[in-house]
Amino acid sequence: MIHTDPATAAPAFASMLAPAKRILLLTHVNPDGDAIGSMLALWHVLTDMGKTPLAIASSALPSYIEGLPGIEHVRVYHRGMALPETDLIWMVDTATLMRVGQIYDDCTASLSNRPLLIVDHHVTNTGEGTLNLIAPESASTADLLYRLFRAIDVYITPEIATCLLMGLTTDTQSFQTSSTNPQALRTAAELLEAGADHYAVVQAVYYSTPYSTLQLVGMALSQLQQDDDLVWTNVSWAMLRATGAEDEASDDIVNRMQRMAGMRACALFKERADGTVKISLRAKPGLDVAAIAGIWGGGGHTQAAGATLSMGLEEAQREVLHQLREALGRKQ
Ligand SMILES: [Mn+2]
Repeated sequence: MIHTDPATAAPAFASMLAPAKRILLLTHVNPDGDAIGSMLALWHVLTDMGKTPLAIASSALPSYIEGLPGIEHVRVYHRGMALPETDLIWMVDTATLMRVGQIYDDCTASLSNRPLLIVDHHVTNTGEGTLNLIAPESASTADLLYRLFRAIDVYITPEIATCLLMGLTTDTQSFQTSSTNPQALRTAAELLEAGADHYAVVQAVYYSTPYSTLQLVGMALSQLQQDDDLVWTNVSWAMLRATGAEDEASDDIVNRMQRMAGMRACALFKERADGTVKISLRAKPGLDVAAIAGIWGGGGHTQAAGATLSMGLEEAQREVLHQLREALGRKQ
C-alpha cells in the first residue's frame, strides 16, 4: 500500500506499530542530515513509545550531525555485523532497498522476511514496503515524518524537534531549494515552537567545516570547467588522499558550483578507491537530472541526483557531459 498523505497513512502506520517491539531503523548509504535526522527522530519517538528501536547507518555519518541529541544510539554497520532480531523494519529517506548499501547486500534474506515501513520523498521511490508513505512534493523526509508523528498523536520533544529540524534544514539548504514549500516553513515554525535547537543546527551545518574540506573545495574549484551554462569539476582519488577530506566534503563543492551566475546544470565527478566514479548532478528547474542519473542506475530528485558509474573519470565525464548537453538542447 502506498500513501501520499501523512494524515491518511497514520492509522495504518499506528496499527503496524502497535504489536511491534524491536524495530530496525535503516536509511541510505552515505547518509545526509535528512537521513540521520529522520532516523534519529524516529528512534526517539519509538523509545518514548516504550519500544526498542535499533538505528543502523550503512556507512559513516557526516560530521555535522555529531551533536544531535542521542546520536550515540546510531550504530554504523560493518561487514559481518549480525543484524539483531527485530519484528519490523522502518526505512527512511531511501528510494530503494538497494540504496541501503552493504546491509542490504549482506542481509537480503533476513531483511525481506519482515514487514517493512517506508517513509520517503524521493520521486524515484517505487514503494517496496509493506506500507509506504511517499510524497515527492515534501521538502524532506523529516517534514513528512513530523506530519505523520502529529497524525498519530506523538508528543514532539525538543530532542525530536532538533533531529527533524536538522533534516529539514539540510535537505532544503536552509529553505533555498525549489522543493521549499509553505508546508516546509510551517513544519519549521512548529519545530521551533516544540523547542528545536535552531542555533545548534545552524552552527553544525554551516560553521563547522573541517579544514580538509576547505582544502578539497579549493582544489576542486581551481579546476572548474565551464561550457556556457554547464559547469563541472573533478575530485580525483589523489585529491581526496592529499587532503584527507571526508566523503561529505563533495557536497560543499557542489553547493559552491551551483552559485555560478547563469548556471543551468552542474556536475561533480568523484573518483572512488574501487575505480568507479560517483557523479552528483544539479540543475535549474526545467531540467531533469534524476532521469540522467537513471541511465546508470542512479536517481534522486529532478534538480539534484546522483549515480555511480563503473568506468574511469575521463569516460564518465564524456558520457555524462554528453547527456547534459543534450538535455540543455545543444547540437552536438
Ligand atoms: Mn531527504
